[in-house]
Amino acid sequence: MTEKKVGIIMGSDSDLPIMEKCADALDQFGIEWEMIVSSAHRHPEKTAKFARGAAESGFGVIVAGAGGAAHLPGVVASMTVLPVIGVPVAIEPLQGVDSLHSIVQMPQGIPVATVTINGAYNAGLLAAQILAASDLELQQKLSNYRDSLAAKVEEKDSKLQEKIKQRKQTGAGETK
Ligand code: RP5
Repeated sequence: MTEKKVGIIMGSDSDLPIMEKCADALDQFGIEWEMIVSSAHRHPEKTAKFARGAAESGFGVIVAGAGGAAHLPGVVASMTVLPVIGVPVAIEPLQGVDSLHSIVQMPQGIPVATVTINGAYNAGLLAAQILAASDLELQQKLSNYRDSLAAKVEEKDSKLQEKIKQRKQTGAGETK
């Protein structure tokens, strides 16, 4: 198992239903994670403490999710040189487009790797891939995961081919 943990930080507990998908993605590879609520706006001191101490605390990657004026990932990224992955969380009334734009438009010098709106699962996968760069065992697990995706595509295609075969046999869809 990789020695580095993933830090999952979110702006509010209302982000949890989305952000726990990040933990789901990490769990399947046996990657350790810790999760906290903090806020760039409502508790900047806590956010700064977490970000400044992240490397020393044994984190290898930070996944930060927030909705609305989503400054949390960028603020965290400004206070650590660990890679930060931003998750734009969809909230009313702009459904995450506001969060996406807030997170993705970082100034040159302070990057945040931004996933799709509510894309916490992919954020977890990307965090795993970053850790796997120096962990051959984890690389193998990720490779197996990719193989399982390909197997599912094959399964779906087999089912489709079977349906098409039946459709042709019964003449369904032909104009009379
Ligand atoms: C953001 O404001 C949080 O990340 C959350 O997505 C949003 C709403 O927070 P709550 O009002 O639900 O606490 O900072």
